[in-house]
Amino acid sequence: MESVKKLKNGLQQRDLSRREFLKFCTVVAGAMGLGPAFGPKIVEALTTGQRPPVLWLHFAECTGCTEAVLRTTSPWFDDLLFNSISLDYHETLMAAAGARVENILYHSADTYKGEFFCVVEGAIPTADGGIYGMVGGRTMLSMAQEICPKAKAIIAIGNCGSYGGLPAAAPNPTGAKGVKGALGSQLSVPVINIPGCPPNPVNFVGTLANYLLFNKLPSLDQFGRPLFAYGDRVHEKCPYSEDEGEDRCLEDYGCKGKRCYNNCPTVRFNDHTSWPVMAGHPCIGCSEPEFWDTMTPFYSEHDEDDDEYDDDEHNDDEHDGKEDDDD
Ligand code: FSX
Ligand code: F3S
Repeated sequence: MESVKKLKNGLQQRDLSRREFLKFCTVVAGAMGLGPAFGPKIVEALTTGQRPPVLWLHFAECTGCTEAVLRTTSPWFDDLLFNSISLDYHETLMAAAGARVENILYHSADTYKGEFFCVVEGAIPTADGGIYGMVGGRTMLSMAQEICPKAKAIIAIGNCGSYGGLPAAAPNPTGAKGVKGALGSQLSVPVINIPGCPPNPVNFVGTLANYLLFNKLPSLDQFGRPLFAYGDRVHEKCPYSEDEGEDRCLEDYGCKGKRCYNNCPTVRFNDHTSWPVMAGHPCIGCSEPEFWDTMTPFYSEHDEDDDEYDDDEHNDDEHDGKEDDDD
């Protein structure tokens, strides 16, 4: 088959081990709730055909999200990223800088209006007209206001881009917010949140693969997170729970796995090597809105009376790409 030949050549050219790459795509397929047989289909979707344009914006953050996406499964993950999407703007990765590059950003947003994915990494300071976050003499707020509404969809990567994260922790003097909170209800472009501090790259790739395979965005929960990745609480798949006959549960040490929705125990990090609880550290709830305020102190047991929402509410509010304001 011509497409298989093309794929094989492409992988060889890029020195990718087909076995390794297939393994990764099978993990992505599993995370998306698809069977292992979808692994080769995901390989194909990610390496052949259209490469959607992506403009990646950096706002108030630590850049750990980019690090997580690009380095976790190095050397081939970054290669995959560059060959699956047309990454037209990314401040951390671009060699060039300055006014010419900024012009490319605004020019690309106009050229690919309605077609590009806008990835937003980091919170957007909104207090006092947004003056606490500037890039090239322009507020992050005004950049987001100009570029985001022109996108086909916005992918907020990390807790900061999704809900404000650390920059929005109380007392939040800069008025930092996630992209949907900062741009408000007039934003008609769908926002997909991939929270985590940092998020798992598999969940980001799964969102892209969903689009490339099925030509649609994944179903989201009421906090704008893809249900394929954030449909279950960490606790539900944790191998250390009492239900599993284990006595290594870290709840006494502050584990927030019962209040946090993410697929860490099944997908894990660093090539499926480990995840926080497996490494002996309690879950800190980093994929929940306002986790710096609601999950702290991280090493103390939680009072269940403080819970703001329950499991039924989480799973019943499934919808596609449109959620209520999160702030
Ligand atoms: Fe936030 Fe991303 Fe935490 Fe850092 O850039 S989600 S502070 S790991 O990295 O935005
Ligand atoms: Fe696991 Fe116990 Fe946390 S079961 S997710 S270690 S609360």
